[in-house]
Amino acid sequence: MPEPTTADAVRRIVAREVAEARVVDMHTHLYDARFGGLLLWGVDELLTYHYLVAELFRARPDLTYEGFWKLPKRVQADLVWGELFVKRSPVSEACRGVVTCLAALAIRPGPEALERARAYFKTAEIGAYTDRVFKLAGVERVVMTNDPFDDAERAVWLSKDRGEPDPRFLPALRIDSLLVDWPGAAKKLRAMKCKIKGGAAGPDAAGVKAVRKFLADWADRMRPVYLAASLPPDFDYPGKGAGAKVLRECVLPFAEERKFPVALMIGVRKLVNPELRLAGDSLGLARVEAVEALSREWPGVCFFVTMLARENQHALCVAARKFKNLMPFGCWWFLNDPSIIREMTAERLELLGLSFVPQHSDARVLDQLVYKWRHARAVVAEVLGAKYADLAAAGWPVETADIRRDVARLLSGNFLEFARA
Ligand code: FIX
Ligand code: ZN
Repeated sequence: MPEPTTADAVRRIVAREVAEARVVDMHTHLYDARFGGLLLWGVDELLTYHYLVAELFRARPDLTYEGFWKLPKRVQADLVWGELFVKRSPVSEACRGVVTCLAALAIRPGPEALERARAYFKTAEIGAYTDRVFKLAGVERVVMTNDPFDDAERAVWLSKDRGEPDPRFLPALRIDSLLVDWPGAAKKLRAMKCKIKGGAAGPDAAGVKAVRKFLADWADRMRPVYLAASLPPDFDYPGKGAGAKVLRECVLPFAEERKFPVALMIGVRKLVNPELRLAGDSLGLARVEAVEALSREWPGVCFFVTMLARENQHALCVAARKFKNLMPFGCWWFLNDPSIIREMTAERLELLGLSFVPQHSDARVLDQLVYKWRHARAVVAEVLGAKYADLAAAGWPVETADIRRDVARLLSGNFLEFARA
């Protein structure tokens, strides 16, 4: 293959390599077929994604939340389509995502595309459709979010005939409840026959043992690639209170002993507008010092960390330079927009070289893998291409094989190696 000689040639090769590289998507809310209806897919689910629900209410402030939630899913989708795709051009990132999905499925986008899309999904079968989405998205495997405190999901894990796992869907043991809602978690743990005493201050000695047994039982059942939790902006380490005690005395020793990486998603302020339900969460500036303290005091634990505030990103890169057991990942949620992915990816490449995970999709609807990865790849390729062009201009022999190797590291290798998945 002819080696690139000009900056444009370098950029073109990088764009092709990023577009063609297989991705391991390290955080999604997708489920394999064993979980039945928990896996969301199809155009009405795409249109009622909580990002678009929030945007609908901005277009129609006259709508009542209660009235909207009472509507059937299809009518909710009609409203979103009518307001954001017919009466207005779908310029937001979440709207453009739906357009990208339709176009990838050869459903010609346009104000009248909804019924065409519905006709397509009427005959789609989830098995073949899953294959098609993974192919269109260039995704090899996704990591799920598996919460044993979620009653519907727990029932599937405990059912005898849950069927064979789909190897493309990797489990992750999600433990927010233990860390941010100890009283609620303790109540559920007791209902699951865990011997939990200890009040609001967190588990007593017996309770610590019971929580560690709970973690071991669910890790043996799920075989997760990591333990995960989302945490509020005021997360601190060592911290005070029940959640801090559970993290310090149960989760981290368990992770270290069983060599599970821990994925922390820090900076979410839950339900700032509860009426919006999933769309009601927001963000806050978090303390990178807490991430440093964790990484320093638990050198035997691998921490994947993503933070929700744009203002935390540079300091997180610097923290990762200090701690080899800290792996920044993704442009999470409100950061998953081209303007911010561009900034974050550039500062990560400049400060961390190739030692980070540039993106995860956070897909909640199967189809979203297509748009979230097409959109992210375009920006990552643009930024990475400029970096290789700079390298070539500095006199380094930029070669296609090296670009391919580096891109594979970014889009799958770094995650798989750090997670030992
Ligand atoms: O905590 C999380 O996993 C967040 O990603 C979700 O709660 C959030 O709703 C989301 O899907 C953001 O993209
Ligand atoms: Zn998520």
